[in-house]
Amino acid sequence: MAYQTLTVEIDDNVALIRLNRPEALNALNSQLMQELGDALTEADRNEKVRCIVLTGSDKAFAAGADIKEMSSKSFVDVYTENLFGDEVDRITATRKPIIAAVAGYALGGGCELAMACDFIICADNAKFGQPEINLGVIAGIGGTQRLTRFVGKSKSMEMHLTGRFMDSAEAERSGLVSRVVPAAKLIPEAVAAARKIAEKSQIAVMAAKEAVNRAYETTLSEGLLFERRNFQAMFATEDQKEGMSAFLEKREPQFRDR
Ligand code: CO8
Repeated sequence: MAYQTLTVEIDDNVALIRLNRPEALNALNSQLMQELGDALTEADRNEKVRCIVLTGSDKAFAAGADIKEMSSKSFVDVYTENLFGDEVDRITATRKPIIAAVAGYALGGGCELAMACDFIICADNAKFGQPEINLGVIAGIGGTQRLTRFVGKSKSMEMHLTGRFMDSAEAERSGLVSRVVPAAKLIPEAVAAARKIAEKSQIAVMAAKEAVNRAYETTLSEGLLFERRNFQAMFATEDQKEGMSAFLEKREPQFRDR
């Protein structure tokens, strides 16, 4: 499918989706969010895709929701449209892993979009923030909830109340990103991580993703039970037999997603 606000390249089982509205630092408008949802659905259904990398430009992952598009809307408009609500649900409903590769600004909805992915690798020039407070509003697609879970109440509260940005070192220190890499290596590093995931059993990858995400949705005892049942369920797969046999036979496993 051809998109106007993003590009999709599929290579070696990895779909690389690049947000592409350079004139607005990849600000998220309705068209971009719709196209992103479509691209993710398509990647999820495409058998050649086993992992997804979502990125922006060197200057901006995304500088937030599009303020020009939003500015004249009323409460009734955003309530009835459920602005971006359905689109964000499509991101979190994606079953294949999504790595956010963040360079430059990830602000407001941009930071929230990165956090809706499965993990974030960032460039050393990345800047994260929830500056909606400067516009007289608050985060609207997960910032108050997800950032708090990532970095804790104190830091999250400060960022939401003051609008200050967090640099890449602070983002790594506080657990917002899995790691920081030099800006020039961001895409190669993110794609290499995606390729590594693509080599695994897709059943185990999906089960691991579901189990980790469960940690955010439930109590510890329910989460542990969910994990244990799914661990046990892996023993019904051929990939478990193959993975363990390959280890014992000192060879590389050949997973078949069965
Ligand atoms: N929306 C629309 N246009 C934008 C946005 C944005 N969020 N950010 C930047 N742009 C545009 C600028 O207007 C400018 O366009 P033009 O050249 O036509 O004037 C162009 O991008 C370049 O931007 P700057 O000239 O400002 O570039 P600088 O390098 O000087 O500054 C900044 C970069 C610091 C990123 C600055 O652009 C900025 O502060 N942007 C706004 C950041 C922000 O406030 N983001 C939060 C937006 S609100 C939000 O995300 C709510 C999320 C929840 C939505 C839920 C919906 C229900």
